[in-house]
Amino acid sequence: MADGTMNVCVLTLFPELFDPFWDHGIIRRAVQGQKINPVTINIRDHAKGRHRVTDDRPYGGGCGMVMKPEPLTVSLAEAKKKVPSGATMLLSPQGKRFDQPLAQTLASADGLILVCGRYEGVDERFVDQHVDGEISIGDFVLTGGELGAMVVIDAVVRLIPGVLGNADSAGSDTFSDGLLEHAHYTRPPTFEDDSVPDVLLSGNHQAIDRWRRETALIRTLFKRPDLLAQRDLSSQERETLVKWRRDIDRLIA
Ligand code: 9D3
Repeated sequence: MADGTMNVCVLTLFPELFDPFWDHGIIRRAVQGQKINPVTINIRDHAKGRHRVTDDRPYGGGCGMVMKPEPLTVSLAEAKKKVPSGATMLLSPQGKRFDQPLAQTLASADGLILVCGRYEGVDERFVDQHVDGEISIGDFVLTGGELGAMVVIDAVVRLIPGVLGNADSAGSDTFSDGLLEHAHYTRPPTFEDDSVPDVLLSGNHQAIDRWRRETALIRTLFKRPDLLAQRDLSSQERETLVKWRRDIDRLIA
């Protein structure tokens, strides 16, 4: 994003779901600070007829309903008037799995249009003609795309420069460097007979830094070995793992 306001437009049958989302925490601050300009479009407002029907029975039969292409297309045209630049992404169980690199890519655009499906899915002609990409937030079944859109917006907005207080807090995130973070502690120094590790109270910043890097590595090994397998280890990280291997070897000897 060219350091302006990112237009974020959501097409949904349940726009009310987004009201509390725009209105709390870091997202609210980003709206107030004009880092993002949220627009929610109710697809039903662009459906025709007295009943404003947005779904219909699937050709070929089967259970469930399909979102009609016309209300989606009219809604999208409306969205593009407000958000002229930026990709149109459909939240869908068939999409590319959302991850931090995709969040980074989306965060660098000036605009983003997110289409939330409901029912069994949307008419394929709308997808073919108007959707630039499909995003899934994971391998589980939701009732619609709205929570997926909020997940995507939440992850993207915090990457926009100036949204987080500390300029580089987004840079040291878990996943942005491929390791889990070290443990965090705050006062009191002893809680339910459990003490904060001495090194963190030592004032020795070099020792604290080393402890944090080592424990981050070891907790990643225990909790998310899949992340370590993908990572190019630094020589210091190799050393830490070798040290732990020696400790484990001694324990089982
Ligand atoms: C009965 C077959 N279902 C496919 C697994 C159909 C279906 C289930 C759920 C069709 C749509 C939905 C609604 N889900 C979403 O819109 C959705 C979603 C999800 O279900 N999982 C993970 N990410 C996403 S993003 C949007």
